[in-house]
Amino acid sequence: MTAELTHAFALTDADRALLPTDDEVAEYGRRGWYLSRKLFTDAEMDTLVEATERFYAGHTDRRLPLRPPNLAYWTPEKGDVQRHNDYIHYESDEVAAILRKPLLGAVAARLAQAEEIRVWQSTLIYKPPRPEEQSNQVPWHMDRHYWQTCTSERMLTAFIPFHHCDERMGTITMVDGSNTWTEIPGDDSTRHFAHRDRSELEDLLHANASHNGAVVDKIPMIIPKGHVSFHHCRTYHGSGANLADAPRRAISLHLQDGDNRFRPYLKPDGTPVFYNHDVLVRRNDEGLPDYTDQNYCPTLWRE
Ligand SMILES: O=C(O)CCC(=O)C(=O)O
Ligand SMILES: [Fe+2]
Repeated sequence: MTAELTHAFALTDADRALLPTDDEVAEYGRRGWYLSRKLFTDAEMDTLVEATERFYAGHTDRRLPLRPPNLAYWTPEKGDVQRHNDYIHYESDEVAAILRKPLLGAVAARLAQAEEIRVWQSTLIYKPPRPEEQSNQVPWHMDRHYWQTCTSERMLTAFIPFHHCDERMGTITMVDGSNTWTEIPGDDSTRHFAHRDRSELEDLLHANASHNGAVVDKIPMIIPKGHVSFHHCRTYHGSGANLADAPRRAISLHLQDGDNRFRPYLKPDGTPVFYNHDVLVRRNDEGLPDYTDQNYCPTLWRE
């Protein structure tokens, strides 16, 4: 078993040349984002397109045993809006096989300066090529706000488009250095952006910037096919309309470092926060949700 694991998490010399350098890791710490080298082949990305088309047409290898309360799950009757499908790594084996490429976990481990990286969540995203479609706009947010039941401050996201992705397609856009900001207290930030007003979130972003004496410098990630954009869980990000004539297809692979565990967390009004995993994963020895459950949170990388 141990031998198998060591083998599974090994990198080739060619892989090692694709890891971020020490300078790049330091820059990620200052700016909150990192654009990788080419981590996936064109064939791997084309397989993702084909596998997710099969998924959209109804194929799954496994279904969630129950529907968690805040699940994002597009189905055809929702129409030509932006599609979000959580737990794609659980429901599609073909997708999971590609996401589990050791090199991806190894890059994340270097950025997070962690020995182990596990999947936290994966969301399959599809922005239809409709310039006016409001649901294509992703308001400014930081992912940490949605993961308040996590102890870790080092979690991060790998945004993996299946094709070249730029501003015209409504690529993910980072607010440079916002990972280092401190927050204005008082806002119930755990409310998901899908349920909040976009202009309210734009105002909040600017208020938080001035609170930190910073300016809002928005950096669209121009991501060549096979490359991956990473962002820290405290980096503000969002994205705009898809102005291209093809859909924008991507997976947001949210990642946790090995030390991450469940913690109880209360909203400002005193009600407890739940993450969808909390009704799915096994319980640990203390009876709390176990964020190391390999069924939902498989290990991607271990030193
Ligand atoms: O779809 C996008 O452009 C943004 C996705 C996102 O919020 C994320 O990857 O954390
Ligand atoms: Fe996000």
